[in-house]
Amino acid sequence: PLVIGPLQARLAELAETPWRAEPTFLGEEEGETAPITMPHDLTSTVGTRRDATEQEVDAAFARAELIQPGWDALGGEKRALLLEEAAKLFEDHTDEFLSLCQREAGKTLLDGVAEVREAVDFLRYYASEARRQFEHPLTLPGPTGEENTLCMHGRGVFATISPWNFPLAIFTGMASAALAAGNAVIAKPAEQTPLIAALAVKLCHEAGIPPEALQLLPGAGEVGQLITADPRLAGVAFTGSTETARLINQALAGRDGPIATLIAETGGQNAMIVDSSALPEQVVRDVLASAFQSAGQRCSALRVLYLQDDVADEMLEMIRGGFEALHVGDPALLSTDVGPVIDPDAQAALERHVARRQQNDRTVWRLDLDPSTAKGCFVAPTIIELDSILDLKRENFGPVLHVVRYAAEDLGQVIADINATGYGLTLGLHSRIAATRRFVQARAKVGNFYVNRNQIGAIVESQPFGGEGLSGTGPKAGGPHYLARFATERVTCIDTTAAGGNASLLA
Ligand code: UN1
Repeated sequence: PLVIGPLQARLAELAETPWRAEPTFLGEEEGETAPITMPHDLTSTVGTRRDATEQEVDAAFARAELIQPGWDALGGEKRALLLEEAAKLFEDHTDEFLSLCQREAGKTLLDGVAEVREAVDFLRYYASEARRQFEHPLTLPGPTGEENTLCMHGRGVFATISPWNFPLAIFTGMASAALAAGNAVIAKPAEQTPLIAALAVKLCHEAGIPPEALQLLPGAGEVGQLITADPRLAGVAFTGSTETARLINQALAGRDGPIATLIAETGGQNAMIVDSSALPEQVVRDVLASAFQSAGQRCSALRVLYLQDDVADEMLEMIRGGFEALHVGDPALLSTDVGPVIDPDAQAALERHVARRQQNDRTVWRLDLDPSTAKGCFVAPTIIELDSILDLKRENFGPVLHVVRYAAEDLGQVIADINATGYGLTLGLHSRIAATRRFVQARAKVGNFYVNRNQIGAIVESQPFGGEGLSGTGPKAGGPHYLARFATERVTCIDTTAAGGNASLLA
């Protein structure tokens, strides 16, 4: 296998580290602990998660409430400097993050590098946005003798509830946005990946962000429920399943206290449309990357490939050629394209889905798994033919691609069907016909539309990311409007003529 000597040696050394994730401030009672196992080898543990107790959640809110006004009063510039310092520390600790991405999250080396890059990009971008939007009041137009200004402030205590599929990038993205906007943050990482989050939080504290302003509360759903039930909460930033977003929304609606903001980035039923003008080599490359990179565990990933019928057989043959060359296995090896899925539950759900389709007599191609994968949560990459995207009732979060054939004159119906799923996250199009691009662009209700390229890997600032409908609330992460949703606006209106003209009254 391919190796990079010094890096592999360092990663081997780091594999000996016993990692632990625990609440930033420990209470008197000891909370439950759980081992964190490696997705690609369930017999090995990476570290332990010590869950937050009810009393620790309560105390975290009290501390957060106390520090938030001061954190907000620091202003955009000072907060930006702290986030930028954290970005530097993240870069310095890339090796540790890579080790954890591999061992805790089952990520390939290349996916691990992308995680660190994206987390650093988020920190720097939201720092620059804090400077732009939170340092100086905006002067608004008004009649002579009146001074109108608008200031942005943090809303209060914000919770971030983050997913395991981007355990560093999205964890950092949501938390740094909330911090940049002047909120105190209570961060609950996914139960599967708290160790990466713990390292990120530790580095943020080393950078000078006060521990009371960014508190980690590890745990499973029960900890999330305690957090979202708390009346002191001003908002939640959530990335994960549509079902969980609904539960959070209900919890927020049911509490006393401020009307809380919910920023949710949820699932997708993402399609790619390939017409007969597309370049086949490009299609093969982009389909494989979109469907199988990160073992298909991205909410942006391609789930349903629409192939125009007159080129479908030829395209499928070529796609299968590339598909059969995919290497599935140990994420530590550079030769691996597809690593494990996150846990046995995810694996079982995907296997059930494939088995159902096989029973329905659909054409199914599956790769054979190497015996070395037996100890882990591996799902063989799979391609399944379907009649319509509407045959799928739910998002299948893994390395399973569906293919549907369509006739050129039915393109309008194809888009109507994609819209009818209710999701609206990513859509790919491979076509060299400009009129087709305009046709699809005008009709598709999606957040991110990718033309003649793959449909994953949105870049912070260049490609703000997020969907609509069942896919989320917006605004887009890594975009110019994101921080505003974490903030409240205060407008001050001063009658300058009154103050000047009636000076004697004020004396
Ligand atoms: C997600 O999987 O939750 O475009 C988001 C991408 C990533 C975002 C994925 N930047 O693939």
